[in-house]
Amino acid sequence: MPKVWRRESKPHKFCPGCGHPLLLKALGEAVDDLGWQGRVIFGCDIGCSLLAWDFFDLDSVQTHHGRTIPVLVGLKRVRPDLVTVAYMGDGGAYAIGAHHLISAASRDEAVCTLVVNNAVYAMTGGQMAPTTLPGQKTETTPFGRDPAWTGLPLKGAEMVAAVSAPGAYVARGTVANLRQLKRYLIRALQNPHFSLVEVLSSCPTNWRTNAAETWEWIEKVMPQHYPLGELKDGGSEETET
Ligand SMILES: Cc1ncc(C[n+]2csc(CCOP(=O)(O)OP(=O)(O)O)c2C)c(N)n1
Ligand code: SF4
Repeated sequence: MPKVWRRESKPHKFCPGCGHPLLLKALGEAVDDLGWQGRVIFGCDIGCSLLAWDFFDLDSVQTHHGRTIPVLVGLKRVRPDLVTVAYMGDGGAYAIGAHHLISAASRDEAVCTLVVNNAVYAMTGGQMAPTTLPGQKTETTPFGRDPAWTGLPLKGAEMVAAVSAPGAYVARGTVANLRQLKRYLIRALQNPHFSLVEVLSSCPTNWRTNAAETWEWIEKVMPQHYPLGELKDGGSEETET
């Protein structure tokens, strides 16, 4: 008997005002629009991303911090018919698992990687991440991030665009523009090469911001440091169906 896919929603476990559920909703809609519920494997990392482990009626795997990409690389190599989605935070992708990201991108592994850039290590209490903005106060930079001591914020999408193979798709979206974000997600899912979508996302709990300040930060402040748009679309001629 054919599998009957469930489409009902359920309460999420994220804090009020968190960007993760907005991105996940856009991802769920993108998978539904493509009709790929039976093909997608959802891999989540350690960090707040793991709160999504039972969010979808999809086959899922949850890994060590930063290891989602290599686990999905293995899955995709043995089951090329599947579409693998690695869902991770900026700490997992750009610090603790950065070598996995660079290796997969440069080898052109066909993994669709989604990186939630909330400018902090959120789950562990708001420490500085590679993406923390200059002057931003965190638990480990109580006087604001000083680039003289801690370096400049890491532009992960630009880095991946530079090192990835010619067919890669690389974009940066935001939870403040879900229509654009969904377009990028569909393009990334369809690309038969390595794909990365970095998503600017809110973390009011660790930013210690109210609703207005959170929106101001996500809509106006973050894009000044992390420009939105498509950075690379090498596989645009070869859309997977
Ligand atoms: C190898 C390893 N190092 C450190 C940790 C501790 N740790 C768990 S979650 C986390 C921060 C996650 O931050 P990020 O990847 O940005 O995801 P977010 O929580 O912001 O979504 C850290 C450092 C761990 N679990 N494993
Ligand atoms: S700590 Fe931040 S990223 Fe994690 S669920 Fe709460 S608002 Fe979202």
